[in-house]
Amino acid sequence: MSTFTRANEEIQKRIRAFSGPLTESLVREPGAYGLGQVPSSVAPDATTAMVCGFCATGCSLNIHLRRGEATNLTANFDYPVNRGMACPKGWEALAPLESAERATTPMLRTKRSDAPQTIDWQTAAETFRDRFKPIIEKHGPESVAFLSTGQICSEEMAFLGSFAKFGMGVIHGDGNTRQCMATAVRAYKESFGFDAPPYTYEDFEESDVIVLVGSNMCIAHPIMWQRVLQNTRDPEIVVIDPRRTETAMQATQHLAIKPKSDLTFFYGLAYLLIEKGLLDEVFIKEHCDDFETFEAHVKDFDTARVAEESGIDAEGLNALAELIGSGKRVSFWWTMGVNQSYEATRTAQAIINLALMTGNIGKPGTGANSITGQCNAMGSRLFSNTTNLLGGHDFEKAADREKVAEILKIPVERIPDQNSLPYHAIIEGVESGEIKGLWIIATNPAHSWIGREDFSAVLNKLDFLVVQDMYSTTETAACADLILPAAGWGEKDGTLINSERRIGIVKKVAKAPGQALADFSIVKLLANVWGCGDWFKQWQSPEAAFRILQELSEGQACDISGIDGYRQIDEEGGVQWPFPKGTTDTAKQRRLFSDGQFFTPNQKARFVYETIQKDPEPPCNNYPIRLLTGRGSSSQWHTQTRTRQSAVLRKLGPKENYVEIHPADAGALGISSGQIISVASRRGRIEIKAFVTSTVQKGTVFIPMHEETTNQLTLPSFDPHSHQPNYKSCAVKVTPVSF
Ligand SMILES: Nc1nc2c(c(=O)[nH]1)N[C@H]1C(S)=C(S)[C@@H](COP(=O)(O)OP(=O)(O)OC[C@H]3O[C@@H](n4cnc5c(=O)[nH]c(N)nc54)[C@H](O)[C@@H]3O)O[C@H]1N2
Ligand SMILES: Nc1nc2c(c(=O)[nH]1)N[C@H]1C(S)=C(S)[C@@H](COP(=O)(O)OP(=O)(O)OC[C@H]3O[C@@H](n4cnc5c(=O)[nH]c(N)nc54)[C@H](O)[C@@H]3O)O[C@H]1N2
Ligand code: SF4
Ligand SMILES: [Mo]
Repeated sequence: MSTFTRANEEIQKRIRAFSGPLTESLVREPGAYGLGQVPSSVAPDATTAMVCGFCATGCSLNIHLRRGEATNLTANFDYPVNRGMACPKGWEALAPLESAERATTPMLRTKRSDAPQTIDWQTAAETFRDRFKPIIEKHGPESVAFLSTGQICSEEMAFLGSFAKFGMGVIHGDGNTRQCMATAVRAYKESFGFDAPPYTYEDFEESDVIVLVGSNMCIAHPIMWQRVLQNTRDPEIVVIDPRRTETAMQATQHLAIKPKSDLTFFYGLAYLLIEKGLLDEVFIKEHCDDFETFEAHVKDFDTARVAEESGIDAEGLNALAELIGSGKRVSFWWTMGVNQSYEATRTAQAIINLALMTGNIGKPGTGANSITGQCNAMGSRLFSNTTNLLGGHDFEKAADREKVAEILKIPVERIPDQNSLPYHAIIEGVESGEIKGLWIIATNPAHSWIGREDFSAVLNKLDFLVVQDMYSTTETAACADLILPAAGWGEKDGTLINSERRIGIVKKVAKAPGQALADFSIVKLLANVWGCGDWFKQWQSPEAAFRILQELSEGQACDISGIDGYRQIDEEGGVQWPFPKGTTDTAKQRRLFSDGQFFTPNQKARFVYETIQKDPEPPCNNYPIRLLTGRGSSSQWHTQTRTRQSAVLRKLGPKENYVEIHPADAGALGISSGQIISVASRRGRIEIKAFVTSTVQKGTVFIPMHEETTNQLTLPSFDPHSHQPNYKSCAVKVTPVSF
């Protein structure tokens, strides 16, 4: 029995003997947020600035209040991110708050088939305790898990992860950041020694060559694209994407690579750079390890082979190699076309390798730059207590556990000495019955998880499922035993960290509906009722929690101990990490690695590479077409729980789901635009409207992820290093539907 399990048993005994303070005391506490009026820090008729709660660009919005309630918003001109711009979701950010679909009171189902009944918070918290605790007591700390998110404030995710792991004593907790950023995390950790995206948005404007890999910025990060357009250096913009996306159409070059051939393609470019002698040999020698073995590895990737496998001809390959090796400022940016693949981590590192070998790092307009997705995916990478111990620490290191225990003032035995299972293993645990209790916060896996015809059947295996969401109408909430109503963005205080490591502030500018509480307050309540409230006394308010995060970060690559609290973040246009005590460089744009020192023990970056892996499901005779999935429009957000609440956004997006199919394939199958067709994979079959277009390659189709049906088709396969789902490729069969 591990020390952790023993400590866990002990705490269970203590908890059984404990009767927690009542909820009312929580709601009356001065630090409690959610219920009640707009806090006095924001004057009732003021305009106040805060960052957007959709994507990781992190634009700032001016919120205009009247009598203490937000009435309207405009984009903030003075913020170093968006400079007065916002995309449709930002402009409509207040609309999703007012909706009949909001969860306004806790709700409980006594039987899964019953309609949920309204209950009060005290009963909800006691039910949470009385259902989860016996499971843990009987089946051990691995029998209950949680799935968290990149869409709540850092303070909330840290509190949640701390309560779940140190208070409740569970070991397994992951989040939707696994679906999204796990690859970049793993790639950076191995190559740079810490999960550290090096760039600042100014690099969009400072580059001579911008290489976008698997990134449809015009749709997914429109304000980043606006920053690209502000580049006055007449940049070459190269889009590497199998589809002729909106971004590809706007670029100076589109390389329509064959899907899943990226790794071969980038090794082929490295081969050519070496052949042509277009290397920064001084940088490689002084600041990198393992170049020689990498050089030997890419010898197999001669241009004829790479052209054949990637679909980009020798001329195109040579031209791109010369452009990258030209000595100009080259920045590489990647998003989900790279991260969501079965060989994702090595592909991200192949991009990193190109930047390293040409010395394109640490200087203006350069970098191997992973773009983040959700508003606080970066916060969840550092502070959610899921894949690493709070603040980029390591669960498996005794010294790290001791440091965190001391700062949190909790017994060190409460910190698990093992890592959590990754998301897919948690789901597999639910399927096998080993995981019997699950708490899902601010994510909607019944829609967004990969490759399930009926995800509710998996959730229904649980003895107890808690869903904590702004809306009671999500696909996941439909399966819940207990629904906890959460306040959303705009209804609570805290901070988010954007793609360029900038910490931005969000504020309470609207009252949450009914009994909905901020996630922060929900966790406080649950901790009190669970019986471990004493351990979380320090977590008085979001700002008090922020100070704890600062202390946790001290001495880490993400050190933010020098920030003067919310005041500085609010007044100075956000603050990029790192910002240790005594920071003198307070410029609004700060990039990493300008000194060529990385976070590895010898401060050198590593060339990491691997042999090419087999595609887990290539097209075949029965399923001859490859399905790609991704974002459909700038007005749709993921599972649409929020964006469908805005009449404006609904109008801007498509009315129904559609599949893009190439004219040659459509012609051969007798399919025309607007016709309902069948798309079937080995997992499921859907009927969907055809959209015939040559933006997709022959032999491939594309379906947006915004309708639940899409993931009934996808293949549950994962990158072996990051465990990120391979959302962007599986084999399907397309046929007309006859009526
Ligand atoms: N409007 C809107 N904006 C969003 C979101 C949203 O839901 N709606 N979500 C946010 C989040 S969380 C994220 S993670 C980001 C995602 O942002 P992006 O990653 O830019 O968006 P996706 O459409 O998922 O995928 C990008 C591209 O990858 C390409 N791709 C597919 N397979 C391959 C391949 O094998 N190789 C290459 N090179 N490319 C490939 C696809 O054709 C697609 O155009 O967007 C964020 N912004
Ligand atoms: N086929 C396919 N599937 C994909 C992808 C793909 O490209 N293709 N992309 C993947 C990626 S990158 C991502 S990030 C995931 C996203 O997948 P999800 O995380 O499942 O998608 P969202 O719709 O953003 O779900 C967020 C939920 O949190 C709720 N919420 C919002 N704010 C708050 C809050 O403050 N508190 C609480 N408690 N709840 C809140 C919302 O109502 C919503 O139900 O999808 C993944 N799935
Ligand atoms: S680009 Fe992203 S952060 Fe900016 S307004 Fe749009 S959704 Fe919000
Ligand atoms: Mo994402």
